[in-house]
Amino acid sequence: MFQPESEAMPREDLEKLQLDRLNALLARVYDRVPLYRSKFAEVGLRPHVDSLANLAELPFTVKDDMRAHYPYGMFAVPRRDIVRVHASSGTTGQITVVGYTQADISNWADLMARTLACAGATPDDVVQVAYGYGLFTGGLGVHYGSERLGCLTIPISGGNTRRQVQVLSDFAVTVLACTPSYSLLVAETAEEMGIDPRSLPLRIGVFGAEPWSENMRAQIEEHLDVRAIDIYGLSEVLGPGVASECVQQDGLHVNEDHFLIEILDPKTLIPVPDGERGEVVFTTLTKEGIPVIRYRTRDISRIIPGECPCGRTFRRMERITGRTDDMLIIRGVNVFPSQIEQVLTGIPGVAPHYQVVLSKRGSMDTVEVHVEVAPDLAFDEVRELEELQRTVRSEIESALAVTIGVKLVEPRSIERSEGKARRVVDLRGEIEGA
Ligand code: DLL
Repeated sequence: MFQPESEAMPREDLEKLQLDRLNALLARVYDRVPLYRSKFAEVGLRPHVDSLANLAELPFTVKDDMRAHYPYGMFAVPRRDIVRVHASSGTTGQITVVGYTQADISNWADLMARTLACAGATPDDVVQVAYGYGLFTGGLGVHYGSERLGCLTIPISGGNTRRQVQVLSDFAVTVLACTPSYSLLVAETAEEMGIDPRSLPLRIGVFGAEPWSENMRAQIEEHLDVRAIDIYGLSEVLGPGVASECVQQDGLHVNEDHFLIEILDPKTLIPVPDGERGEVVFTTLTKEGIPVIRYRTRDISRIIPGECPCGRTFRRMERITGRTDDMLIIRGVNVFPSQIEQVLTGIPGVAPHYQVVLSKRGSMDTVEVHVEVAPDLAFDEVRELEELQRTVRSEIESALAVTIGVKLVEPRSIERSEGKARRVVDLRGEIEGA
């Protein structure tokens, strides 16, 4: 562990620390952020809680609050104390800006050093940071953590995949950090270059920034011969470094000395008991630049009850299964793209490259899954293809209880992404035949 005194802290001490930090935070934002002062006034609350259980009485923060105060309106320190900004481009509209003080940057580096150590990395490792550098938090977030842990850090950023492979091989890289979907493109490109990706010295992948399934993990581990570790975070709360898996690969430890996690019923917004799924909500306990109170992430997860054998006392959240705004409703059944992925990646003969395409036929919404056949399958064997298509349809039907159209497509015909993969393509706004 990078910071065992925190990561393995007795729960009782942790809860006391959380309460102290929460009250200091409430006083700070009440004093300095007009938005929070008015939120507290609306519900007639003082910026103080007597116990952590009272957290549920505090007002929420949502993405629209950040948009409405774009770019600097939610800073809780004078502008001159902010030393860096990042932004989330958001597939859903205007960007949101987040600011970090010198202390925030230093805490973030510690949290990312924890993340890498949690994944099994040590100062002997060589870390290739293939998340994008720039306003996206992935690149610089992992970069600072890797340096803080003492690893040799390669700031290659995303893209130029052939060069990524060259560097992986020439620099004897042992840790690859990128999105899970991009790691598959790296493996594929290595093969094209005549390099067996399994023969590279790589041993750990720190993958996140997009939803992925357990079967996808198995595929990546198989293709690259790595231990694939899930890391989670979001710009509005920090960036990567909010929660990460340990080598047990059984849930992501939330850095609870810096973030309070709640899981809420997305309809009633009432906290659910541990073990039940719901929307993840975070309160930042130590952030100075832009602290947030009860930020609604829209991500769906649950707390995994019980202790982890790794010795960390921080609770674990299950891998994100989807976002409330990604959920498809197909003939009344709720389906997340990651559930479709879990089914597809378990079927021999199809590759882990797919898109869910939404379109309109007349006034009817239709959903079709486009999935590549595996490169070793003869794409011109009509009977074999028909058989495979039937299998995919029936596997989806039996796992998810919905009938979805399936289209098998040629290897490499689905667009590859160098960052977050686009899993859902919505053509419903487009004019037919245009
Ligand atoms: O994606 C931060 C990050 C960078 C995390 C690198 C991990 C690695 P945003 O661009 O603000 O920040 O997007 C945040 O991405 O609310 C989730 O919906 C999704 N997400 C992030 N990590 C995971 C993950 C970064 N491990 C949004 N599994 C979040 C599933 C994830 N979804």
